[in-house]
Amino acid sequence: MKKILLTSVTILGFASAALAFDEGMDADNDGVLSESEMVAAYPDLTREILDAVDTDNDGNVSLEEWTIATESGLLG
Ligand SMILES: [Ca+2]
Ligand SMILES: [Ca+2]
Repeated sequence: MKKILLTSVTILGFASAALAFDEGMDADNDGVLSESEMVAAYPDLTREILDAVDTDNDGNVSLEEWTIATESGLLG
């Protein structure tokens, strides 16, 4: 159920957004948000939320994953 929701949000996310992390989030400018960059940006971030945001489970949050999470309300 969750997967289906995320997939439909993905399509919406790609259709709309001008893709960009919020200013300063990607501290090392490698194009993805590491766990420490995510925690710095979202101090209340839990492991559960991080796992939900990192949909491909590669340990980093890509711009696409971040956009989806932001638009779906996972991240504030
Ligand atoms: Ca980074
Ligand atoms: Ca990822």
